[in-house]
Amino acid sequence: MTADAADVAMSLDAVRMLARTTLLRAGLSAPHADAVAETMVAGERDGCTSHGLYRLLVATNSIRAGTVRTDAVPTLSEPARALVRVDGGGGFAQLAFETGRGMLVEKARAYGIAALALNNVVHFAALWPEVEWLADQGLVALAFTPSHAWVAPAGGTKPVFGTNPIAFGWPRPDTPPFVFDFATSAVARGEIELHRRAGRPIPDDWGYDADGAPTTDALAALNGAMRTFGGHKGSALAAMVELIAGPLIGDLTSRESIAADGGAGGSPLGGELILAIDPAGFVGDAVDAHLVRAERLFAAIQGQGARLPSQRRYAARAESLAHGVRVPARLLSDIAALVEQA
Ligand code: NDP
Ligand code: PYC
Repeated sequence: MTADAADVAMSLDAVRMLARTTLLRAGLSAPHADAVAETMVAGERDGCTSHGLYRLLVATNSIRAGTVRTDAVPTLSEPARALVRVDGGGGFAQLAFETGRGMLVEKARAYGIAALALNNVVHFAALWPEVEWLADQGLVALAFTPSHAWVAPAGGTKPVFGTNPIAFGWPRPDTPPFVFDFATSAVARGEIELHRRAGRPIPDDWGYDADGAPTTDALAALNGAMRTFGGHKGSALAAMVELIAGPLIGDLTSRESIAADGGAGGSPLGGELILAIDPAGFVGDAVDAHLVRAERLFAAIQGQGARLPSQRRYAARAESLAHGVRVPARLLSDIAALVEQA
């Protein structure tokens, strides 16, 4: 971890306290503040700063814009034997996930596979905490959510898709799970926002300006259109996320989400789909032998010097748990200003 003079050293408890206090002062109910703060602590702890304390600015903005119901109480239902639905009531997604995850695990173990739909939630978080939690329960997990229409389809230059992340978790014996989680855009929008805040140019393949020309100006890309990763492949995956975490679960597409926002500048409103699969479902008692075969795959990746997704995150976590984290002083002063205003 590089130490910058403009960084401030913080313990993870101090990060948690800052996040929780700021969210409560902004008007969020205690159950939501706790759930949301935990994902920000996880972001800072694992070196995912675009979804760490920086998100206090984003969450507070959604509260002020009236995008989010600050005291929403998520409600749980079972549309079918292997399906769980949580209506988030317009609140942040984190508490809705906490409400549904226990039943998702029970159903995945009972039926081999189960799905959880979060509906009517405001979403600004990373997905890896959710799939990692499910993989820690011994399940294979996938998660998808649309966002706001910010991303152009391959071959176009006008926004249609959200940044639409896909996350995957795989349980490993005696080892933290294999997890990946990335936007189907070239980068998460939060990463471009961090470049804008720092006055840094972006690579010219991250986005287009409003005239459809490639740009290295972060603000121009934010106001124009972002690009998908991997050309037509990322574009198709982004469309898939729109479909399976939008119409399939009766919720908004990214175009509908940004239209519902009406220029208020709040975080995306809509749904999330989470799938959980019990590895014993198909292979029964042979599950342990098959998980060992998966370990050989990981060894073949790492054996040639390639790293696994989540390897950097687990290393950052070990460092943060031992030594705390460093947070940009400018971010802390922006957060302090939020608290003052509240
Ligand atoms: P990245 O492009 O940084 O990709 C992140 C993933 O790729 C991580 O799993 C990371 O593992 C892995 N990875 C990165 N480099 C390597 C490498 N060299 N070898 C192997 N694996 C690698 O992330 P994005 O900018 O696309 O997304 C960041 C976050 O933004 C995500 O957590 C996502 O959920 C969130 N997001 C949320 C949205 C929402 O609507 N809620 C919308 C869009 C994004 P590691 O962590 O170990 O580096
Ligand atoms: O960084 O693209 C992003 C994002 C959108 C919603 C939450 N994060």
